[in-house]
Amino acid sequence: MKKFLLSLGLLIAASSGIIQAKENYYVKHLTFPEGISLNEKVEMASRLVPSRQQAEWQKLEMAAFIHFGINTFTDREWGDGSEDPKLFNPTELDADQWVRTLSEAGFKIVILTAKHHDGFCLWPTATTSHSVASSPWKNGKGDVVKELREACDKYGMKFGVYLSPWDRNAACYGDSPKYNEFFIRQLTELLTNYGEVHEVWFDGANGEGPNGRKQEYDWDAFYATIKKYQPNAVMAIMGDDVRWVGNEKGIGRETEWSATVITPGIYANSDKSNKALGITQKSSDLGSREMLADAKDLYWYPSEVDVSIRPGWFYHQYEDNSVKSLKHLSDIYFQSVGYNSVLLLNIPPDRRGLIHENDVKRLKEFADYRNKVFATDFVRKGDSYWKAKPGDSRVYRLNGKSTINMVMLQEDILKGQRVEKFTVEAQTNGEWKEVATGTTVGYKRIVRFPEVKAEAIRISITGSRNTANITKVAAYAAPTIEEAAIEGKDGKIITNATMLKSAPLTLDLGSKKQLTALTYAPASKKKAEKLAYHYTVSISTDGSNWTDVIVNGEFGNIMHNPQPQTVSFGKTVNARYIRISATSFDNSEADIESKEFSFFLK
Ligand code: FUL
Repeated sequence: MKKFLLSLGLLIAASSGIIQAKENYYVKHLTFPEGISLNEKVEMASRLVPSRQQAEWQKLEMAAFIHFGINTFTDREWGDGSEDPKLFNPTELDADQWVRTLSEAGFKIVILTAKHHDGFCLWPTATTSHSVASSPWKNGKGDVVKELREACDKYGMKFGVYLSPWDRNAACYGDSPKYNEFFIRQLTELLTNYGEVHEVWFDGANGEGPNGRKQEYDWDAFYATIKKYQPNAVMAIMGDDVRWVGNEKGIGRETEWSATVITPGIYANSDKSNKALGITQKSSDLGSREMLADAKDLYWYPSEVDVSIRPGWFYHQYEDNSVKSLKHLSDIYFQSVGYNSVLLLNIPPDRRGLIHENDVKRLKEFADYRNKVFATDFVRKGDSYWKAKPGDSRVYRLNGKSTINMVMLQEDILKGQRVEKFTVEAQTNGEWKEVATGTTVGYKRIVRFPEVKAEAIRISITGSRNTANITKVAAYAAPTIEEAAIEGKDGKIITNATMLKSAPLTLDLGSKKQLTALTYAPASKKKAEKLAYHYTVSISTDGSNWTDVIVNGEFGNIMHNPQPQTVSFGKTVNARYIRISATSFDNSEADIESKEFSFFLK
């Protein structure tokens, strides 16, 4: 698609023939000229910036997803399109309650499944009778999209639509030109009848299988329709503005490049170029120097972390007690917004057409917690713009002697994403000690570490593509979230450790505990070759002095039978912090997460 080169200053042709100038930026996409060096590529990469729409979108930080539709009434996650529209009959639908709840919880945009894979439309479309118009709800006179729009206007909430390209009801699906025309008519209705739309979400799922209907989507025409009617909207997932983070668990990458080598899936060359680089949307590295070395193009394509507050995307009564805990939600927040991503949290209304009381309660706790954490920034003068050359450090004084366990950094992404590596030190009684290290920053990066009492912090930009532009440095004290320990059959166990770092996995139990054993329960659906096979466990009471308790242990046969395995420490140990390094069967780093580990109390 289109390339933009925005010149804000004089362009100077360097001897290599590459265009270089201080005020020269590439908006959204750049193509590296053939034969340039890695250093020249890095220099260009540092000048890739978001489009205006992408920059605005990034600032939203928190988006709410609303999965609601025929599945709500059939208790399914994917409908097959044969459902009777008469099943759709919410008794108390109240979009005002949705948006009020979401607005109070800090969300800035709401995205509704106007049509999911089953093809049932939540607005009275002229394209098909498979819609609310054929339902008993409001005698077929209702329009969920309109009600949501009006509630969004009332609360100053931005509004987005999810329109599933895969449609299991439309008879023309698979007759490519016909369905594309049908889809564009649906899209046009949504983009012209409901005021301003800020995000259009095209899901990539398709479960047709090898013998199913094959549809060639006309992405260029879909894109042109959005540009024509809603020029301020971003096109997400099957789009080139917003990228799927690669999982539905709410886990972002610690190293998250918005300036990425992955080609958006809607471009004709995407398969070829991504294959050549050996990457998919799930790859852990999508933007390092190693990736730049082989890349031909670079895209500003920031990540969005989508996850549901419940196990399923649609409401199921049997999940009323499985609403994610405050601890889980706050971890998701720190691993999405805190990892240079936008969080897209799904809250599915129930059959009444209301956000269920349990979800309302949890959203309030979640907002209260964040408000508490961010109410006090202990850094003085953290807002002064800092142009940091690689290797530069800056000391920020704290208010008095403050206890902190979290530092936040922000880059001026309108000048590109540049920081590659940084360290955070804390000064206590005149002495400096490193408390955290990180890689990318981007729009926002939050690092967590064991709490420390300090009078100042020092940030060092140890690696950067060009001069880094730091707009904000802040320090906070996040209270530990206490959750009831779960009673296991073998005694009391702790399952709620806070993750401080993902590699090596470093956990904080909240306070000193006497421990006897650990259980590893690999999350389901994890690739067998990424499970932990060999591991070393170290413990600490203060977060800086570590003792090994198990060295090179083995979770035998875990690849073939990934069931929970418990290992004893052989004695009682005293620990607040636990560090687990693990490798998989082929000796590469294992993919482990805090929720896979629980600990036995003496
Ligand atoms: C997936 C879909 O298949 C799910 O049903 C859900 O809508 C999720 C957000 O995206 O690909």
